[in-house]
Amino acid sequence: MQDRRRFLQHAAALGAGGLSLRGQTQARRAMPADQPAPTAPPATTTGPGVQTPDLKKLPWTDDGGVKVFQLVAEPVRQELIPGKTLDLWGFNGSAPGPLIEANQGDRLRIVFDNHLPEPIAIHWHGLEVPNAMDGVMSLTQPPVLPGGRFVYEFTLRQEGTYFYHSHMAMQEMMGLIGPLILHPSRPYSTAVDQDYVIVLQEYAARPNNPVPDSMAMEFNWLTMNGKSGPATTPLIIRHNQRVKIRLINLGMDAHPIHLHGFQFWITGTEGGRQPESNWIRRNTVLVGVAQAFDLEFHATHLGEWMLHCHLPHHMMNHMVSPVGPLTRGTMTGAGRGAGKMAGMPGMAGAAMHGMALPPGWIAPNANRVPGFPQDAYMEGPMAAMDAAVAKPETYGLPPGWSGAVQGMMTLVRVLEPAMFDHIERLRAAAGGQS
Ligand SMILES: [Cu+2]
Repeated sequence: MQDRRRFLQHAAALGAGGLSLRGQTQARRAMPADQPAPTAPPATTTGPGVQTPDLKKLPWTDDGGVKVFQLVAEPVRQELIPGKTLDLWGFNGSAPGPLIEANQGDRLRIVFDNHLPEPIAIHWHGLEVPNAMDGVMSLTQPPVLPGGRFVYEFTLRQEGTYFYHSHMAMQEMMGLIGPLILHPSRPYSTAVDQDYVIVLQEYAARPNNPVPDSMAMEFNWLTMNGKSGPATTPLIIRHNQRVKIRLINLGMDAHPIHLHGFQFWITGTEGGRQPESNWIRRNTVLVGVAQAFDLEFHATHLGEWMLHCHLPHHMMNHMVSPVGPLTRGTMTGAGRGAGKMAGMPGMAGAAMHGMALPPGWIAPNANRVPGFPQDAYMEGPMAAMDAAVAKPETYGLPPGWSGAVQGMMTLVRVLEPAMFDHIERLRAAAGGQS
């Protein structure tokens, strides 16, 4: 909220009143070049612009025109959904790390500290930096040892959606990646009202073991900005706004990210903004490993629209090998619905605790059907956790909604102005974005 308030004061001073709270990016870019830049306070975030649901922005300080960021790699405890927390490695308290947001032409200094128990170096993925800043341990720089520090400094020549990550393979699978967004020095020809970034990650975590297996290839926890559905914070859109969603993937899988209700244009890749003649219209984009895509669309259709990875295994939480009827009796410990083991109300947990399923949801002969059970949450609302994940952005969703949102999944809520404004007020009262 600090940033919004500062922006609004600044906008008012420029006579740019009447803008919506979310017109920030446009307004900032629309400022004539001869307008004085806002005075940088001693420590600030990079300012409004990209929204990072469930993630923080890394603050910076100004040192004679150089933007100075303090980046720390460290063990973190990341809550994916209420009741499920993993021991990951991340940056500045989260996995993925916070957003680094800057402008094309900026000079960046990143003071990097290693609080991990082993060496690391940080790579600036896709950035054209001097070779000595490229972050490949023992090739372009000495390893940053435990307790050590390395200072990266370079000028940003590019614009678009980038990311930073450990250049050590197994460390990547422990969470060590973060988004890096560079705003263009000349505004893009089509301005957007909403600008989001979502980092896609995956973990293989056995029940009751909070440390993911970085060597496994079968992932049972899929995240967007470090959260699994339904704990992912929905994107709140006013009807008819133009929306940009930036997707970044660094893991072992490509993720086919699908948006319900709309066709979008792919306007950018990890290589930056694409010329309009190259824009492609789709509703699903396969975000490959080490790739980024910028999607844009006009939110012309009201409703609660899903945005999710379409790999079936990536649309679930707690996935472990199904063992059939065992999960329906007093046994827990296996099967996707056996969430109770990890403290979650899954199907088996519900059965074990005698919770009543809605009549007709399960066939009387279900246990005799080979392959049963498959989708735990479909057995009823016991897998829903609406209250546990309630926040301003979930206001007004129908009861039981959270049972339908799992894994690498979030919601794009295109709302009537009155509802949009109401949720904005709730968010403001709660202290800004979730
Ligand atoms: Cu996926």
